[in-house]
Amino acid sequence: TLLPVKRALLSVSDKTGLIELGRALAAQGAEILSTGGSAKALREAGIAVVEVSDHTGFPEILDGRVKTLVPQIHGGILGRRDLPAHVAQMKEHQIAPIDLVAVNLYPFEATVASGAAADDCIENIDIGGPALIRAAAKNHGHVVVLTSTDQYGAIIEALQSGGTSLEARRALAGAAYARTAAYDSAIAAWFAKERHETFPERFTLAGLRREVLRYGENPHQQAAFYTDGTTRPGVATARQVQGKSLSYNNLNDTDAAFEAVAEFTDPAVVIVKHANPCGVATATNLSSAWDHALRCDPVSAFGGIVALNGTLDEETAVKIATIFTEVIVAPDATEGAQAVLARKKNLRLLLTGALPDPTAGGVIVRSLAGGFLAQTRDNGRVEESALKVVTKRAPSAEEMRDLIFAFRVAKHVKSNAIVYAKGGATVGVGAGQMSRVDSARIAVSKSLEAAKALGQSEPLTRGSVAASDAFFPFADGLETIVAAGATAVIQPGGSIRDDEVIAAADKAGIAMVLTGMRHFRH
Ligand code: 93A
Repeated sequence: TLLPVKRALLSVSDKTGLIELGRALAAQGAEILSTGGSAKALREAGIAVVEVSDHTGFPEILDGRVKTLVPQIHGGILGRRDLPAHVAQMKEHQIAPIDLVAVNLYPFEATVASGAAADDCIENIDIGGPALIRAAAKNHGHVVVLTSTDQYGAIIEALQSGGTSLEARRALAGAAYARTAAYDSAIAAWFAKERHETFPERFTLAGLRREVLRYGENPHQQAAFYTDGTTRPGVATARQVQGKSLSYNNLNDTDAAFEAVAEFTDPAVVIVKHANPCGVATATNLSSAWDHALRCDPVSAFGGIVALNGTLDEETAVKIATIFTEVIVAPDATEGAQAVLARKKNLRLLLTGALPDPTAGGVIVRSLAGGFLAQTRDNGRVEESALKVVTKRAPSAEEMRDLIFAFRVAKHVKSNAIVYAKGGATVGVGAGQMSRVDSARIAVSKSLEAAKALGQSEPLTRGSVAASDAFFPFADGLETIVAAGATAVIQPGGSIRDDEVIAAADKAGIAMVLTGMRHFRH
């Protein structure tokens, strides 16, 4: 059902579009209530208008600080038309229902930006406006709330075709609260700046700051940790059982490790350094998963972050404790494991209670000069049924398992990412290079180092499979992988030279599958 407007309240600082809105409302036979400046503008345009002070019988006082902050106005906005008790009380107190509220606020942000004096900024803190907006948005079941001049057009059209829908009013209500939240954030930020507060105090994200950190990525940077009120198991909701407080880099790396380990259902361990996995393994238990993850790159694992996807047991804790580790994160830990780790005073142990769902939605943000970018999280996941075999040889069942494993790992490696895997464990990770060939080569040279540590002369990539987070622009990346001894490859496909790449794979007698899904991570 569409709701018409019988009475509207227009109180705007920015008068853009006010006359058009007033005219459209008047044409529908609506009574228009308005505050001083807005009423004057409407009257001058020949539109019939009732001053709020005449409507309420109470004058604007205190230099306009109290104009609309009266029961006749707020009762008229907030009263529920569907509750007989509300209707009766409104009648008793002679409160007339108000069906549309159009408000844009005192220009606080613009006043600050103009370099105005503090007194002027404070006088431009709107009190009555946000109260009107919040009241109208709350009662959007019966009331339209307009907070921006660019919303007028659609509402004028709706009124001309019978009224507004609940859906439209609900959308406007959401926009209204976003506006008042941003307005108060700007005010809070101004106060902090006035008081010469340092970055964490000044940067208030609607009260979501959880902790001021010792410093940022480097000691000369200030930092804080903000949470969005999520209940998702992870760094933001984890319980820290022991150890020093977490640093900026710890939090970032722990998040990367835990999100990666949550991809696997078999017992899994991920070791992260500088936000990249340097060893990932799945096995029949966490203890051997740790062995295999560590074997991939024992040098880089030093000072790393370890994530497990199951309850940390004592045997695994003993092994992890033998090398210097910054953070361990897991859903849970046995008492025995906790007792082992308690001897390492500085080691941080975080317990999350559960694993996050890697396929769940959500938004991630990153900043750039003057703004930030936001996107939905990469919750894409390729299953075997979606893979397309493009070579003469199809992967064996064992290769197929490793291909899917390697591609899931590649999703959590900075691009360009090349991941070699064998037997459910990474045996070479090439991360963050500007060319895909370089990532393929670096992974092999690292795996040769890892082999030497095990007393072997051949790189661990011999007989492995390889995953590439994005397509091969040329055949050279694939040739590097063939030379490394990989027998199967998984990649998104989609390059204009796919044919050349597939031909090179066939020539080498290896199997290749395409995912049709890319996992860039920068
Ligand atoms: O000073 S206020 O905080 N007190 C109020 O009661 C009040 N009611 C509306 N500011 C108030 N307003 C604001 O006045 C509106 O948000 C709008 O920005 C402005 C419109 O005033 P005028 O119609 O006199 O130009």
